[in-house]
Amino acid sequence: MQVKTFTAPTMEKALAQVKKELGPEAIILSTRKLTEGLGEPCFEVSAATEQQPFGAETKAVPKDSSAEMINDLQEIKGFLSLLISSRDQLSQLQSNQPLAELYHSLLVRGLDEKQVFILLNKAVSDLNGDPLNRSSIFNAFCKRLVTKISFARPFRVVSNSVGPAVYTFVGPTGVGKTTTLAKLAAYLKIKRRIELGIVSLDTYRIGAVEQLKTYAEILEIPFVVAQSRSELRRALDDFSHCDAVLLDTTGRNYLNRDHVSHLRSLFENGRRFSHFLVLSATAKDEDLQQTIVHFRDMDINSLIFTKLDETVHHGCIVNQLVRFNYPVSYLGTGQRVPEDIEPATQKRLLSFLLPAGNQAA
Ligand SMILES: Nc1nc2c(ncn2[C@@H]2O[C@H](COP(=O)(O)OP(=O)(O)OP(=O)(O)O)[C@@H](O)[C@H]2O)c(=O)[nH]1
Ligand SMILES: [Mg+2]
Repeated sequence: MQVKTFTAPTMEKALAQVKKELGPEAIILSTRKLTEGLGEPCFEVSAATEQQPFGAETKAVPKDSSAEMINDLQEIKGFLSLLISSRDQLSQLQSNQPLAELYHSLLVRGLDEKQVFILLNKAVSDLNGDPLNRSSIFNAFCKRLVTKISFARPFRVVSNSVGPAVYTFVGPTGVGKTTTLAKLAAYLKIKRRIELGIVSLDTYRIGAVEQLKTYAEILEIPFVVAQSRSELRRALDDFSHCDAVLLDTTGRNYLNRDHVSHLRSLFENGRRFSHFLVLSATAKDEDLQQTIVHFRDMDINSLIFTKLDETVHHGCIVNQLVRFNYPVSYLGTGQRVPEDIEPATQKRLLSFLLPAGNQAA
């Protein structure tokens, strides 16, 4: 990655220099208005590009990358034109100390710069000329943010109407799908007294079946392994008396879209599946975003984020919820089964905007 800083008498000129020298795919890292002595103001833009130096080895381009590159380009273009059209807000952001401090602290928490910029602008306009201090801006920002996030309570009503409700746990490798399934199985069986069945489709990884079978035995829940669509159909028929079936799947690298298509083909048998897309809070923002995009053809019930205990910055969770329309249902907070899981709440998500020591438990 190449990072450069440009200065020019106007923001447009600085951005034009970025485009000329680093190309249209350059990512804006920061912008600032500088006033030197009594002279004219001057604008500084730091930008980065992932372009390889000439002659360096280039990566193989994945099959469907051109559509994604066009998407990325459109997003960058959109952000650039947003910056240009928001010159006044941008200079306010830089010159107002509480606003600038909040902006930077949200970026440090891992929140997406574009989303923060847009929401802060809306928050400031909501304040309608009221004094801008840290708490007034923060409160207005939170109010704006919560309108973008929704919550799912997938087990509020669990009933066998035309067969059991089938809840699947899908997502990348090692994010905690099986562990989360076990935590929720314990809650449904012990606290809710719901009649459950567990099915594992994961015969890919050695030990995966044993792992889930052990949990099922401890909880005294019937457990079946299925290796194909027809075996899955039979397993679900066997559990037709249950209220709900929890279905574990193999973790795959879903940055590869083909893996999603294959997974999806397993569920096209007329039954109603509720898919939980399980994601780790420790993953990179861009990888989470790409994974969620690849799941857009599956009917995702809600997102579950795990491993909150393994990171101090939870901004990437908020980013996905603002970026996509999916609700969030549960948060995994540790390895203990069944204790370390909680329903996602507004209070908990807003606490992710605060420094680590001030977060709600
Ligand atoms: N710290 C922490 N660890 C977790 C959490 N959830 C799961 N884990 C751990 O993550 C590891 C992988 O968990 P699994 O449940 O096997 O993950 P998986 O998604 O089923 O993995 P594959 O089936 O191999 O794709 C285990 O060591 C779990 O104990 C969590 O919320 N916090
Ligand atoms: Mg698993």
